[in-house]
Amino acid sequence: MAITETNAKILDFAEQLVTQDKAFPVLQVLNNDGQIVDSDALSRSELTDEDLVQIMKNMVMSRQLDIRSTKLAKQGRFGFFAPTAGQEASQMASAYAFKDQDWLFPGYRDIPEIVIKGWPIWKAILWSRGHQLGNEYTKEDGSPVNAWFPQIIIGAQYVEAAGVALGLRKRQQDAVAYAYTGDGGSSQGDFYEGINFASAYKANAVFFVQNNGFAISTPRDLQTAAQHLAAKGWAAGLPSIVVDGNDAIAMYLAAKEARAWAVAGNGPVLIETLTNRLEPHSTAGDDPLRYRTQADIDEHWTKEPLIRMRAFLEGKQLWSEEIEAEHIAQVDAEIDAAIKTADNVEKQKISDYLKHTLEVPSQVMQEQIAKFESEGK
Ligand SMILES: Cc1ncc(C[n+]2csc(CCOP(=O)(O)OP(=O)(O)O)c2C)c(N)n1
Ligand SMILES: [Mg+2]
Repeated sequence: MAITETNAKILDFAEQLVTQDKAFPVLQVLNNDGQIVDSDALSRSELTDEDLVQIMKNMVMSRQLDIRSTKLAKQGRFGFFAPTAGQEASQMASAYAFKDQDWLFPGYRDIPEIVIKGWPIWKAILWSRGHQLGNEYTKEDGSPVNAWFPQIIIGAQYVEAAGVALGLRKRQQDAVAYAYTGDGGSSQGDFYEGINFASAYKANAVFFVQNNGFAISTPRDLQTAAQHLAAKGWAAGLPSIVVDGNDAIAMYLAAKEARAWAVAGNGPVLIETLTNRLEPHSTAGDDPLRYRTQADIDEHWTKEPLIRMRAFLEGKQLWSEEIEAEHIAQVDAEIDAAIKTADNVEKQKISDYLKHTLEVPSQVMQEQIAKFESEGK
């Protein structure tokens, strides 16, 4: 008797790889030339002209923060900074879909998303310098910024987000937790634990995996054999999608619809964003040419998100060189003022640092705090 067609299909491993590959078409609304490839999707995004301009402004702000922070870090005036150039749509356009009451769980590369939520740039600078005041998530007027600290432990923010997302669901709040990790982060245990828990409890969460091609020097294809990082979400039963992460409109649309799905009690959504890290991993001093070619970097610079959004908005008479120059000047002035404010904050004492490490300092730490305080340090 011949094997049944179904059984033959089940045992066709090669075919399964093809099926996996085809399972995740990429959501795109705005192509690399700045043309709308799906006008119905644009309508569905319900973005007004003001929204479109604001998203562009936020992306330009992020680019300037990246440029200035990188320069200042080289001069030793900034602390740690993880460059964001190339990821502006993935970060700023997605973040634009969330509300003040939503809880942001960023990674170390997601400083601009917290700034957009109202975190003053001078606090971001203090955070980068390891000053405890930089871990106060409040706006200039003292009101809270619903964001956790930029997580350094890869993937840990997914577990934290899952817990908060469950709390939001239990309290039936019109709010979600939204978390960002990277391609490397999707290989961590915490990543799976976070999505699995959130999915099992239908928690109000939106999870982003920013697939920027590299985890420090490890390229995406050595990171995991999964053809799509979004596929990892299926193991936990989440709706999971792949989005053109350099397309601000697609990013906004995906995030907005994921938020609506999650807040309605349907459970979380996972969004893989296809983007690229155009600069070194961090200002700590790695050399990308040790692990990728200049030609590869150059090619990705021609596909970066500001180019296509600029072309689209210029075509709609909503943007121009002058508007951009004016906005850049304004953002630069804000960053310069923020640097001054941060520089004027009293230097952190060693005892302050120790006092803020644990809520209840250990016996040894208490002794150290007393010793440093007695020395005025
Ligand atoms: C648990 C853990 N393991 C290792 C590291 C060291 N580390 C810092 S960044 C990084 C790569 C992360 O890559 P990815 O998730 O792709 O994020 P990206 O830096 O590209 O934004 C690693 C391994 C860490 N911070 N935490
Ligand atoms: Mg990465």
